[in-house]
Amino acid sequence: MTKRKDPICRASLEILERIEGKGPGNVFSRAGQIKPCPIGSGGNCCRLCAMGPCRVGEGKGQSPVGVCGATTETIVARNFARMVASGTAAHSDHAREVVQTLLATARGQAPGFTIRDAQRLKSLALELGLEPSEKDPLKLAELVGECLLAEFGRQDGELWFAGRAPERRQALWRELNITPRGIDREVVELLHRTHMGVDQDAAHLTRQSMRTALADGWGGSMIASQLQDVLFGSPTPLRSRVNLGVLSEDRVNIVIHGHEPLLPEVIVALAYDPAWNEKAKAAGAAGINVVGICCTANELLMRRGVPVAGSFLQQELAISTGAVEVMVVDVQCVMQGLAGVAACHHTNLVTTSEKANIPGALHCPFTPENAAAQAAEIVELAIENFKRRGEVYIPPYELNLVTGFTHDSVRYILGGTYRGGYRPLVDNVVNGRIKGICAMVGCTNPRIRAGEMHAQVVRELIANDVLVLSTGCAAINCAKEGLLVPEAAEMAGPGLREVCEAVGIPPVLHFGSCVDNSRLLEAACTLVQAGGLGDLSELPVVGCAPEWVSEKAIAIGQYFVASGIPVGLGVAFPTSGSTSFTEYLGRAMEDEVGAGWFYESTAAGMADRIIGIIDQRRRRLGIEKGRERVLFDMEMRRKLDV
Ligand code: SF4
Ligand code: MSK
Repeated sequence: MTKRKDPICRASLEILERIEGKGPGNVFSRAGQIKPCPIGSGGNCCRLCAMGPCRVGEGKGQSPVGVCGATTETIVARNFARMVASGTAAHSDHAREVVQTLLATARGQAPGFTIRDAQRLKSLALELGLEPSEKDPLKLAELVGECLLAEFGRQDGELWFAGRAPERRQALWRELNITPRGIDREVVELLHRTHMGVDQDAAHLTRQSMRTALADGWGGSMIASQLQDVLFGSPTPLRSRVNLGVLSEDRVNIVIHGHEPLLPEVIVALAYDPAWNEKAKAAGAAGINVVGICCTANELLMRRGVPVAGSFLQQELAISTGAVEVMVVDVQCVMQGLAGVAACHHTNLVTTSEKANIPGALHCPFTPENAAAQAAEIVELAIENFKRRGEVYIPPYELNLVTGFTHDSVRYILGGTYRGGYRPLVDNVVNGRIKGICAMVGCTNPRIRAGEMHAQVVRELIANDVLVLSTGCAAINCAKEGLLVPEAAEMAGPGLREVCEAVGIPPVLHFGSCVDNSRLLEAACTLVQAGGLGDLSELPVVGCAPEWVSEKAIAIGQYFVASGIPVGLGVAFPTSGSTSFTEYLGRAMEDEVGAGWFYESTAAGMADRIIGIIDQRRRRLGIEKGRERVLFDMEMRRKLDV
C-alpha cells in the first residue's frame, strides 16, 4: 500500500481504486513514495560542475557558498534561469515544427495540410511588412513562414511580435536591455551565462532570464499559436465534453497526448471520415472515437471540439481503463510511466516525434511530408488493436464545456461582427461589474490534492467578480469542475454574473493550450488600447499557476511578469532556498518591470492575494468600487470541497 494524495476528480479516483496495488504504479502512487528533495525544491543544489554537486543554503550548518565560491543567491538564480531557458526552448521548438510544416505546406510538400485561415495569414503578412498583394495563399504562406523561421536564428534587432506590446512596455524593455533579439540566441545566451563561472550577479542574470522568457511569450509561443491558426483555423466558441467518460466502450479509442497538433489534426480528419469508420465497423467496433489528453487535447478541442479525456495527471489512468487502443504522444509532459501501463493492457503507445523516443513504445516519427500516410498507419493500428481488448472499465463521468475563446473571438462575442471590440469589457471593468481578470494557467500536481486548488481559487475569484481566463491543464481541471459552461455564472458575483448572462459566456473562459498563453498577452494588449491606458502593468490583471509542474510554467510566469502582469505560484516556490533572490523576484522585479512573483500555498491565500493586487491596481486607476468583498468562511470553503 502506498500513501498517495488523492485527486478531487471522481473518475480518476475510481480508476486509482481499481488499480491499487496492481501493475507498475502511477504518478499518484509514485508521488506518495518519493518525497520531494527539500534542497532541490528550493533551488539551492548546484550540479553545474564536477567540483560539486554543492548543496548550499542559509540555514544553520549549511554552507552559504559552493566550492567555486558561488553564493546561494547566485546558485538559486541560475537554477531558476535554467528553468526559464528550458521552458522557452520547449515552446519554441514546438513553434519551429509549426513553421516548418507551414513552409512544407506552402511548397506543396505536405499533402495532409492546407491553409485554413487565409485571412489570418494575410493579416500576419501585413504585420510582418510582407507583400500583401500576393494573392496566392500558398505563396504568401511561404513568405510568412520564411520570415518567422528567421526569428529563431536572428542575432540582433527585435523580435517582430515584441512590437505588439504597448509602446511604453517596449520602451521599458529597451531601457532594461531585455527586448528579445532572436529566440535561439536568448536561450543559448542564458545557458552560457548560467554555466559555471560566468554571470554571478543574480539581478543581471535575471534580466537575461526575462529576455529569454519574452522570446517565448512574444516569440516562440506566439508564433506557434498564430501559425497553427493559419494551418488549422482560428478557434471560435464551441461546446464539447471532458473527463474519462468521453472514452467509448464500443468504439475504437485513439487518445492523442502531448503538445504539437500537427499530426493529430490529420489523425482527427481520418477518425471523422465515414470510410475509416466503416473499416472500424468491419473490425467489430461501432466506429472511431478520438479524444485528447493535456495540451494537444486543448488544441484539438479549441478548433475541432474533440472531447478531452483528461489532464496531465490522467494520462496513465486513461490507459488503465483498458479502453485505449492507441495512445499517440509527441513531446512534453509525456510520462515515461506510460509504457509500463500500456504493457499491462492491449494499448499501443506510439511516439511521433523524432526528438522523443520511449523504450517500449512504437516509434513513428512525424514529418510534414509523410503525415497523411503516417496518420493512416496509426488509425489502422488502432482498428486492428480493437480486437485485442480485454476487460474495460470507463468511469461514467463527463461534463460539458464551452471552449474556443481567443483574443479575436472575445472581441466578436462582445460586440458582434460590425461593432466588435473590447469596449464593453473595458466599460464593465471600469463600472466594477468585473473587478478584474485572472489568467489561471499551468499544470496539475499530485503533490497536493490535485484539482482542488484550481477549483477553490476559481470559485472564490468568480464569486468576487473576477473573470478567469484559463489555459493548459488548469483549464481542463476547471472544465471537470463544471466551471466552463455559461450556467457556472450562477456561482459568480452579481456583476460578473450579469455580464456573463448578458453575453452568454461562462465566468471561466477556456483560452487554449500552453502556447496559447500568448493569446492572453494579445488580449491584454487590446485591453490596454481599448481602455486608453499606457501599459500592461496598469491592468487589473493577475496570472497564477496554483498547481504548476513544468519548467514551461516558469517560463510563462517570467514572461507575464516581464510584461507587467504579476504571477502567483502554488505547490512550492522554486527559489525558496534563497530569501534574497525570492525577495528580488517579488519586490525588486515589481520596481523594475511593474510586476513581481508571489507564492501562496493555500487556495484562500492565493485568492486573497490575487484580489488584493487587482484592488490595488484599480485604486491606482481611480476606479475602485466599494462593493463588499465576498469573504469565504470555513463553512463556504467546506462547500467548495468536492
Ligand atoms: Fe559547486 Fe560551483 Fe560547481 Fe556549482 S559551479 S557545483 S556551486 S563548484
Ligand atoms: S500540458 S505543461 S502539464 S499545463 Fe501543456 Fe499540462 Fe503543464 Fe504540461
